[in-house]
Amino acid sequence: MTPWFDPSRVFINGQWRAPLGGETLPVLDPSTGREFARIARGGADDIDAAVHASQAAMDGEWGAMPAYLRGRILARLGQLVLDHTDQLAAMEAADVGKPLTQARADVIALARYCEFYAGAADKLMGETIPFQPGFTVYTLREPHGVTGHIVPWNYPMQIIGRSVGGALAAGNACVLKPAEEACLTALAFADLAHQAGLPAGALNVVPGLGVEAGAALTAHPGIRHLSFTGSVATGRRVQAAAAENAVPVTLELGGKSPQLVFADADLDAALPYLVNAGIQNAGQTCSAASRILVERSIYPQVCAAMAEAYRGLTVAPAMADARVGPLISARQKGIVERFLSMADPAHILARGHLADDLPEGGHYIAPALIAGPGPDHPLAQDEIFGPVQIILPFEDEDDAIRIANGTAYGLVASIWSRDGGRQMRLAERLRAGQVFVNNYGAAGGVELPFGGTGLSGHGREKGFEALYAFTTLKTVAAHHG
Ligand code: TXE
Repeated sequence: MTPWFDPSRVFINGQWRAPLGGETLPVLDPSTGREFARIARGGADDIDAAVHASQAAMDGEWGAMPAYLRGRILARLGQLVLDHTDQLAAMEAADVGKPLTQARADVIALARYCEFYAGAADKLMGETIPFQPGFTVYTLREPHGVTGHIVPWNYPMQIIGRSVGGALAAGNACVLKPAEEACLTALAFADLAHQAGLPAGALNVVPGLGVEAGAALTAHPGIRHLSFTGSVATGRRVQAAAAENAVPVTLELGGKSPQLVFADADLDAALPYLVNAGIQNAGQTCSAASRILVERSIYPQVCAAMAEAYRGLTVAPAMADARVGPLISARQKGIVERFLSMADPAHILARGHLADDLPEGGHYIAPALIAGPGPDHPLAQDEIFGPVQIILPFEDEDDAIRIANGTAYGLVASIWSRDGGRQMRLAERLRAGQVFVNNYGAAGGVELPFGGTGLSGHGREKGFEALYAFTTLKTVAAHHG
């Protein structure tokens, strides 16, 4: 897969150029382990140039642009994304190892973010506040200025869409640092944004290592807001760096999300969601349903049905478009294998199978369904970030809530039950930023606020809610006597 642009450059101030350090990093295909391109190894100097270009955009054409024109550019960008669906999907499949169907879904999601935020740009309003006689008081929602965006490798297009899309709609200028493992679609997005008419400097992309370009971005005093999606450990560093400059930060740090299945659930409807939410993107999903909690009376039945589904799963190179592709890297495969080695073999209910003739250097793992290690076991507590699901029984609603809420995370949860009262009760009691009733994920819903509690992070992305985070509120109190 050859990108239509030269990926070894950074995109700053509307122009492509080599990174100032002159070095590049390899782009490896997770399906084969082979290098197929080079990306820039951006450094602190490049980040500094990008922040200055962003500030100049804020002080110039971009900062002065009416909201409806920002929206018009985002709308054009959404259409350009759709026009490039095949190229973007193939690029992502090669870069991330995502099966083509899943990569195409990410392209559509990116276009939807552009469309949603295009329409929202000129509907971000303040309020008038009843105060004392003789005063008129109102609020203005203003952009922060230059915003920093650090994006991981698992859903580059979706996360860029929700993060950069919202920030641009609200009138900020962005510096984007994609993950070193997956930069291609970020660079493609910048190129398409330029084609859509985004003024120079409104979006800058600096690929590079997290400890170099990433750390430089979080520490830069010109950044007024940071959005980060990634690991808990790096999220802590990002928040600490943000604290130095006293800037707000949105953190999305993954989870250990449960699906709760009650005896009165429609199991035929639930089953595809139970399995898919664990193995989609080879389980490398922040909102993966990595824990399946099942009411005791139907536990054997659900275990059997899920095990059968697992035995039908095939793992293959991204271009073969099987249900499961490779993991992103040898490192990620090592992490998942270490978790699997903690499982008692007797607890492994079923595994998917690897396709014949897999390329030798690919990072493949057969999906694993694991029953009953106990809710406090690391397998049931820690984010594995691979195609591994834990299935556990519960006795009643209280027990289900105790187990569901019994991790350090709180990103997403779902309830499968036909009992309306139970749906409402448990939706209230679940510790999660999103709760789904008789579905999981709501097909990605770009309109739906998303984010977590606890170690899953804080702040909300997606929907209108994200726009509030990408603005700062000014209160104007006018005394007119
Ligand atoms: O994450 P990192 P990694 C989890 C998942 C996975 C684990 C490790 O459990 O196994 O994290 O993945 C940038 N300053 N998630 O190591 O390090 C980095 O360049 C600033 C969950 O890939 O958090 C990349 O752009 N930035 C998650 C981004 O941070 C730094 C998605 C994420 O990398 C930096 C991904 C630094 N010091 C992993 N160090 C989710 N929430 O979905 C790294 N980065």
